[in-house]
Amino acid sequence: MANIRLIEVKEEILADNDKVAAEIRKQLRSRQVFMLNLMSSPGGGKTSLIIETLRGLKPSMRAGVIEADIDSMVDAEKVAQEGIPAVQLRTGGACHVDAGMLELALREMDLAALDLLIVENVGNLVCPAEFDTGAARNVMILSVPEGDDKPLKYPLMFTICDALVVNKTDYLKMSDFDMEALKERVLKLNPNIRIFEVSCRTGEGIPAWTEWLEAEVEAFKK
Ligand SMILES: Nc1nc2c(ncn2[C@@H]2O[C@H](COP(=O)(O)OP(=O)(O)O)[C@@H](O)[C@H]2O)c(=O)[nH]1
Ligand SMILES: [Mg+2]
Repeated sequence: MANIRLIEVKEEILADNDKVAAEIRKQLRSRQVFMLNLMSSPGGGKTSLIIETLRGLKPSMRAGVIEADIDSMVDAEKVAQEGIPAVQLRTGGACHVDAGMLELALREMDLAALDLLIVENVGNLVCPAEFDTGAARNVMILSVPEGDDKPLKYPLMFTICDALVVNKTDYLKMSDFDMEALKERVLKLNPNIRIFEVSCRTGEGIPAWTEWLEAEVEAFKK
């Protein structure tokens, strides 16, 4: 047994990832590009929120999108239809975007032409929370049909995010979702998180979210 060397693979992988993420953060800081890492469960509304955000941002804000999926190009196609530059990362089974993948995607983007770069991460509330992408801000979506108990089940995701967008508020009247209980659970994990209630279906709450995002981008560029 004395000759066995134990390698903690997860720690090694995360340490390597952190190094690349730090390089990306430095590069984007010098290029003045604000990168937003958007996470949620599958179907939470990431693509819908990206499209509503692109439509709601003031025209002077130059935006680009990196879409990540295990397979398929459907989300990048939807974004490209909005006339916005999009790159699709096919993760080939990986359940998250890591910094190495983003480095490849960034090479395909004209960073000089961007103020804001939104990354749609792979849909799940577990792995993406563990991998730093080099983003200036982490944002997650929780949609009403998923339930108000998710902060209890996936605490890390709620802890690492700067903002939580509660989406699909149009479902509230059909559900037992308790918004106050949700907020209490989230703020206990992360007292500084900003919480927005929106519906990408009705557009309710989208202006407050885009105003916050624009202010964050402007503060970053100063
Ligand atoms: N009722 C309702 N449906 C929504 C809302 N936002 C997104 N959806 C729908 O939820 C489904 C998944 O949305 P999508 O944006 O693809 O989620 P993603 O997998 O996280 O990118 C689609 O059918 C959307 O039309 C919302 O606010 N209300
Ligand atoms: Mg999507």
